[in-house]
Amino acid sequence: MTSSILESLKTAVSEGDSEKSVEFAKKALESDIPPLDAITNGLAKGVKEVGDLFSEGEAFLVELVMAGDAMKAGMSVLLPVIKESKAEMISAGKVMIGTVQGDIHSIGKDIVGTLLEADGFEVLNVGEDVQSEAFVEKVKEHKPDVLGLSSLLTATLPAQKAVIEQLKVAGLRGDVKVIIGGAPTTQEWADEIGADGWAGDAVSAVSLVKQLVKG
Ligand code: B12
Repeated sequence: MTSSILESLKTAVSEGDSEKSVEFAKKALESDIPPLDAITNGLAKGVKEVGDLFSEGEAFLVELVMAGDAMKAGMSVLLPVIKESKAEMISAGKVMIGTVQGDIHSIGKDIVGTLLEADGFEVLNVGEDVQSEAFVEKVKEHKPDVLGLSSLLTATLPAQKAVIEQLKVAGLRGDVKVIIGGAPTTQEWADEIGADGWAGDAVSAVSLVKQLVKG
């Protein structure tokens, strides 16, 4: 039962079928499949499949768009349940998260944000295609403990570096821990640009933030 629902979630996304994605996300909850499992082992597998086909020239952009929409549709059912499940009222710390300038990918960043919220962090999700200057302004205004920068495009990786550089120029680098993530990022890249940490998925991102806030 569980595996067939996960498979249906994957297929719904890979076929770009938002209605089916919502339907099977609801079925997953009814069948007590943990929502994070439904995302990771269902929806995300579908989006990865389309991404791989796209990079091989075997899928069109419209299919990528539809898969992204179907993933978001399923997530709109599952993420609120994750958020509610652990809602703790004492804030574990404040995290600002956004996708860097030139990049509109939102899905992974939103999952990271939701898991952090579920773990008791106050999360300010500042959206996508956020200019480096805007990150600096927002850090100045909201004073987060941690700033998370997402980049899914190789071409926008330098924007992660730019934000760190501009935080230094503004004299704010010492006030905020900066973490980075997104498919093309690595620990090596994080070290190279002077980030305080890197995580390859949402669960590790939560552990990383906890570690940084404690330390
Ligand atoms: C869905 C998708 C889209 C959707 C995005 C919808 C949305 N609202 O997000 C749409 C259709 C809009 C899109 C557009 C484009 N895309 Co696109 N897209 C994807 C796809 C298939 C899935 C991304 C995704 O959501 N994955 C699922 C999530 C759960 O995983 P994730 O994002 O990696 O996030 C996890 C971790 O990385 C980490 N994480 C993420 N962020 C952060 C942040 C922090 C701080 C931390 C700690 C961790 C962390 O935790 C997350 C959860 O576990 C990928 C392929 C792939 N396999 O990644 C291509 C992909 C990223 N896209 C690609 C491309 C080329 C594009 C376009 C340029 C296509 C075009 N010609 O127009 C445009 C870019 C437009 C722009 N300016 O940004 C390429 C990028 C290649 C590269 N390395 O540069 C990829 C890899 C596809 C490919 N194989 O060619 N895309």
